[in-house]
Parts: sequence; structure tokens; C-alpha cells
Amino acid sequence: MTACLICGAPINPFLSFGKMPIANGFLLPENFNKEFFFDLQVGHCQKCQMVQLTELVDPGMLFHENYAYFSSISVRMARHFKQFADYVQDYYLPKKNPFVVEIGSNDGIMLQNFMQAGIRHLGIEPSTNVANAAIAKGVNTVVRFFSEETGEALRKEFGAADVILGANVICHLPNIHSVLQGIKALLKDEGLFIFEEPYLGDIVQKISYDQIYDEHVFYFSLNSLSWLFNEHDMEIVDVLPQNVHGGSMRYAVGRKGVWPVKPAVHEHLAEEKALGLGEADTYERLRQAIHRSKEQLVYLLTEIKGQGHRLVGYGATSKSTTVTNFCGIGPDLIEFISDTTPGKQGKYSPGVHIPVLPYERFKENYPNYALLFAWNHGEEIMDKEEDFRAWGGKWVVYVPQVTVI
Ligand code: DWN
Ligand code: SAH
Repeated sequence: MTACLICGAPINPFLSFGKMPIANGFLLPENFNKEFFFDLQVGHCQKCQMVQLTELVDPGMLFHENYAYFSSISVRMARHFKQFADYVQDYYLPKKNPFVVEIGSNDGIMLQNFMQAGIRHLGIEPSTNVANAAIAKGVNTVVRFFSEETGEALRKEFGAADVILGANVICHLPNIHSVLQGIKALLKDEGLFIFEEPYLGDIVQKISYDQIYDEHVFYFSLNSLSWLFNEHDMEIVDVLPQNVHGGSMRYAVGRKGVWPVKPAVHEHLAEEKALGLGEADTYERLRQAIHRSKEQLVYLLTEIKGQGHRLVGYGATSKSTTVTNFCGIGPDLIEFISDTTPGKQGKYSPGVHIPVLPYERFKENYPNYALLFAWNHGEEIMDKEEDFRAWGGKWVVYVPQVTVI
């Protein structure tokens, strides 16, 4: 049995996906025989309530000079992070010489807003290629993994931060206790740590099992995070659900007793109880629902293909690596995956090796069906692809259920 990364208690694995490759490990044929696989398994800790992976991949294998994900690929996400930055500026930044730090700042999608407003800022980003894209925009960035040591060193070099931000990154950090120590070292006493991550409540309700992959070490709930922050003399003072990445939650966290705790925190804790996020049965039901979803998707795709239709994937997401490998969906079913990221194009998808081709290949020769791997950007994509629908093309989606649109 594996020990919980948060509290050390034994955790019960509830779902095994089998052998999985690196979710963002898009590769060339000469590297097929060197591909790395690990056991993707997820468990729930009864003591502190954290849902987490039971086997970890070394972060150095995931985040490096060829990290495949550039945050700015989505226009809607750029808008979202502008709103996030405005919210921080309006409610939480002091007027006099504020200093904003972001952990996992990627290509500067959030910090560019502070830069444009002339606000002192710093991004901490270990993946050199995306960090360089931020630096090229003029966003101050250091290429480093955040930890206690980093937090202490940055405090000495740059002074204390008024706010520390994170988006879709804290759930990636297995050294989370060290990260929280680093945050406390870098943050002013009255400062706030504000971060947002995919929300466990949404994963359970939407059966969005494709959020489970190597980079996502933790699947946060308010309850499990409250346990964690309490260990570090910190507390969650506000929560705000976010309609991005399939359902996220934004948390504002301060040192204990410094900020008033908003009623939303108690309301969401009660909702989590009603949803059964603390009960083993919930995860057994989730496991069964995931297996049903897999069967339905494979059945539908096989039928579409059997009728002689052309089927392609849309968006070579990290999430698609879980779906394709878990469901056994390979190039026999999917002709190619269309993606706008130059670094993924011309490569093959991890594990099942479906070709990833430029978006133009989709646009120039529409398939009959497109499997929407980037379902979290569904609104943006459907708006953009009105011509595909008008031409007679159909979307296949699998979250929250397997459907043809
Ligand atoms: O947490 C994470 C999130 C924020 O980003 C990371 N661990 C890794 C990554 O996850 P993902 O790869 O599942 O993220 P997305 O944002 O769902 O990826 C979208 C993919 O789809 C990109 O490769 C770009 C592509 N895309 C496209 O081809 N056309 C996206 C849009 C919006 C489009 O119109
Ligand atoms: N915040 C962006 C990027 C999310 S992807 C967004 O929401 O779109 C996760 C990012 O975290 C990657 O850019 C990755 O390189 C970075 N990351 C991973 N481990 C990290 C660590 N220990 N410290 C800081 N950033 C880290």
C-alpha cells in the first residue's frame, strides 16, 4: 500500500489505468522503442481526503526544455487570465509598489497583464522553452522549480511578495509541503496565495477521467486542501468556482487569522459533503462509470469507422493520452490528431502513436467525425468551426457523456 503524500497514512488505490506513457511526450518514430511507461493509478486517502497518484514520474522528465504545452494557444484562456489578473489587482494588490509572483507561469499568459500595467512581477517556470516565450514578451521569469529553497532564495533577491499566484500548477507538485514552506518564506505576513486547479467535484460529476495523468499528482477538493493548509498554519479564506479546464476552483489562502473567512468556504465544504467526496463508495462508483464511458466510446468509434467514415482527433491534449491509451484508441480508428501547437506537429501521440498534424490538414479536408479531445475549450472551438458543422461534420464528445453532436 502507498503512503499519502500529504499525511503519510496508507491510501487505497481505487482505479488503475494500466501502463501509461508521458502525457505530453509527443515523439518521433526513431524514439518509439525508447518510450517510457509507468503505472497510472489513483487513490483516495481516508485520513486527509486527498485524491492522488500512487506512482510518480520524476518532474525532470515532465518539465524541461521541450515542454509541449504553451498556455497561450487558447484565446479564451488568455481572456480568462486577464480577468484573473484584474480580480487580483482590484481586490488584493496594495496601491504602493506591489509585487506579484506566479508559480508555473509558462509563456506568461497571466503575468503579461501585470507587465502591461507596469506592476512589478516575477514568474517561476522550470520549462525553458515556455519560459523563454514569456521572457521574449518582456515578462520577468526565472527558470527554476519552485520549492522551499527557491522561495527563500527569491525572498532574499527580490523581497517579499504581496500575492503569489498559480494556475493549473499546484496539483502538479509532489513536493507540496516544501512548496508551501517556500510560499510562506516568500509571501508577506498579510499576503495572499491565490491559485486555481481542476476541481475534484467536477471530475467526479462529469466523469472527466482524462484529467488523470502523470502531471496531475493531486485532485484537489476544498476539504483535502483545508487539511493541508492547516498543517502549515494557513487557511483558505475564499473559494470561487471557475468555468475553465472542465471545471476548476480558485482558492485564496492566507496565514491563519489574518483574513476573514468568506461564507463561500463553508458553503462549498457542505456541498462536498453532500457530493460524498469523503466516502470510498463515491470512488468505487466513479471507477465503474469510467469503465462504462470507455466501453461506450470504443463502441461508438468502432461503429463510425465500420461505416466507412473518416474520423480524426481535435486537440492533442495531455488528457487525450489517457483516453487513447486507456481505451486502446490508435491510428486504426483515428486518422490523425489536429493541433495548432507547432512543437507537437509532425510528431506522434504518446503510447498509441497517432500522427499529430497541423490544423490546416483538418480545415482543408474535413473528416466526417472529429473526436473533441480539447473538450474543455469546446465553446471556443465550436464557435471557430461553424463551417465544419455546416459542411455536415459531426463532433464526438465523451465528457460528461459519450455523444455525437
Ligand atoms: O494542467 C495542464 C493544463 C493547463 O494544460 C497541464 N498539465 C497540461 C495542459 O493540459 P492539456 O494539454 O490537456 O491542455 P489543453 O488546454 O486542453 O490543450 C489544448 C490542446 O488543443 C493544445 O495542444 C492546443 C490544441 N488546440 C487546438 O488545436 N485548437 C486548442 C485550441 C483552443 C484550438 O482551437
Ligand atoms: N499556469 C499555466 C501553465 C500550466 S501547465 C496555465 O494555467 O496555463 C503547468 C506549468 O507548471 C508548466 O509550465 C510547468 O513547467 C510548470 N511547473 C511544473 N513544476 C513546477 C514547479 N515545481 N515550479 C514551478 N512551475 C512548475
